[in-house]
Amino acid sequence: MARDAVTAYIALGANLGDTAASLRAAVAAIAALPGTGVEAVSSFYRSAPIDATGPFYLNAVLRAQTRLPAPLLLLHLQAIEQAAGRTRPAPNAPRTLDLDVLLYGEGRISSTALTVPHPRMQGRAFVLLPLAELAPERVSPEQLAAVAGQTIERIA
Ligand code: PH2
Ligand code: MG
Ligand code: MG
Repeated sequence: MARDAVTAYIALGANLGDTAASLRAAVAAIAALPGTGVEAVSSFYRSAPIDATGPFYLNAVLRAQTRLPAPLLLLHLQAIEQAAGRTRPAPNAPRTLDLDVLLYGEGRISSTALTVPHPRMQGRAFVLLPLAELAPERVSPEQLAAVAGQTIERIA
């Protein structure tokens, strides 16, 4: 029997190369994954690097329905990052594309490869603002207030 689809929220980020083109291509690549559809994409946000150096980032969040188990979804996202030219010279180094699983249904996952909900999504405006556009019920006013001082701009 086919697995039920799960609602997953995925964060997209890039701060090297043509960042808008990279994010758009990533949305299309995720929509083309087996058993997966993209339901909604947030606005794009320009944000100052947090815990990182380098150029400003372009960030967004999408909501997908997927029949892929979370570990397999992660492997597909890593392949999309690779195809976009992602290298990993150091933690939080500037990147052509970063795809992070924020939420996978109501599930909690703690493995070496994957922690869900994403352990660093709290305290990051570049995650919480686009996520709140798509899933206001999953981001509290207190969480938004906590990141109000961060440098971030919504792009139309
Ligand atoms: N990603 C990071 C570290 N810092 N800062 C911004 N503004 N946007 C990001 O996507 C980002 C970051 C690690 O993945
Ligand atoms: Mg990340
Ligand atoms: Mg990542």
